[in-house]
Amino acid sequence: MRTEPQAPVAMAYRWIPNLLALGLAAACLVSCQKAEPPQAVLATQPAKVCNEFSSEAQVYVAPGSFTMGDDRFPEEGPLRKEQLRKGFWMDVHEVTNGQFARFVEATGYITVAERRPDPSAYPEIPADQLVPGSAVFQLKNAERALANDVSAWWSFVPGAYWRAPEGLNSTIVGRENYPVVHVVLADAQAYARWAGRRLPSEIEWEWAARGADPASVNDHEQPSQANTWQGKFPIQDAAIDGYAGLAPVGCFAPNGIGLHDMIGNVWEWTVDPYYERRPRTIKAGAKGDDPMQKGVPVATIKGGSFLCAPGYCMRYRPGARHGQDLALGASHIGFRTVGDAPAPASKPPP
Ligand SMILES: [Ca+2]
Ligand SMILES: [Ca+2]
Repeated sequence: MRTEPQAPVAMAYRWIPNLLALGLAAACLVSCQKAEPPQAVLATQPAKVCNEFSSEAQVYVAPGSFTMGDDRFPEEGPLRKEQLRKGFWMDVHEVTNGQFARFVEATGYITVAERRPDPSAYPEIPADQLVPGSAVFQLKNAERALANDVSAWWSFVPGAYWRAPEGLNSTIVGRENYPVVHVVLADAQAYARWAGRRLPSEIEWEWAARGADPASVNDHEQPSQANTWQGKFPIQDAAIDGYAGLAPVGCFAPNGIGLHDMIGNVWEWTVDPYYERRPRTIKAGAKGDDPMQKGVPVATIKGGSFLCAPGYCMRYRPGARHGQDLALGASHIGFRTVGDAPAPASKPPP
């Protein structure tokens, strides 16, 4: 049976505001006051037939111009014309546990969640209380959850990491095709370097999520072809989309250029430091700045996750974004990589 030591208080204070910043609570201030009745729990649909991929499947994302950003939440602005001058290749699905396992097997890499936190980053916590672990979504108290107490559904779980996503005695066996989670940006970049690729910028990610379509418009409705949350968050995951919790990659229809799960399933890391208003340029070495977690280095994550519901989060849109602590993984954050191989030869006319 899993034991769950208490997380150091100060460490919890650092990550709870961060999770607030993920929109799980901030969005609630906007919409949860409406007291919408919970959706009826529908019978879970049979598991979809998920796509099978060659493990390194990528599609080419052509360059182009588009209006970046959205206007649902302040941090999504400004709406601004952006031009991406260079195309790139992007993974058609989120990096899976199976792929990450091959990387670890080949390199012996140890993720940040497996290491003892740097005492200099947490001077307020006694060194002997700094333990490896990660943030896990687990509903513990419905009453407190309905009162918007984030600690009722997020826990810092000692021992949680990519191979033990729910903590001690949990496993990824049987979940090889699920997205890897509990990885931070540095872990994702280590994987990408090993694979001869890199992580996308925020512009690249958003352009790709829009299907490289300059006519893409901002739709604020909950998407049907994405693993999100139906029902009263966080107490009732009705799984009308077929999945309570994470889904294997590629179980929903791809976007217009063949990319699966850009929206939903897991949030995805980009390399861009996060700022409350999207800057036009980013200085080399910038650490980001999120008012919800002052002084904490943060990067931008995109796409929302299986935890995004119409009454909570609502970040299941290409223009949505949030800042994530570079030192903290979570059970709803993963990544995909991009590469810079030449564009495919154009097809001859028929
Ligand atoms: Ca779902
Ligand atoms: Ca995703």
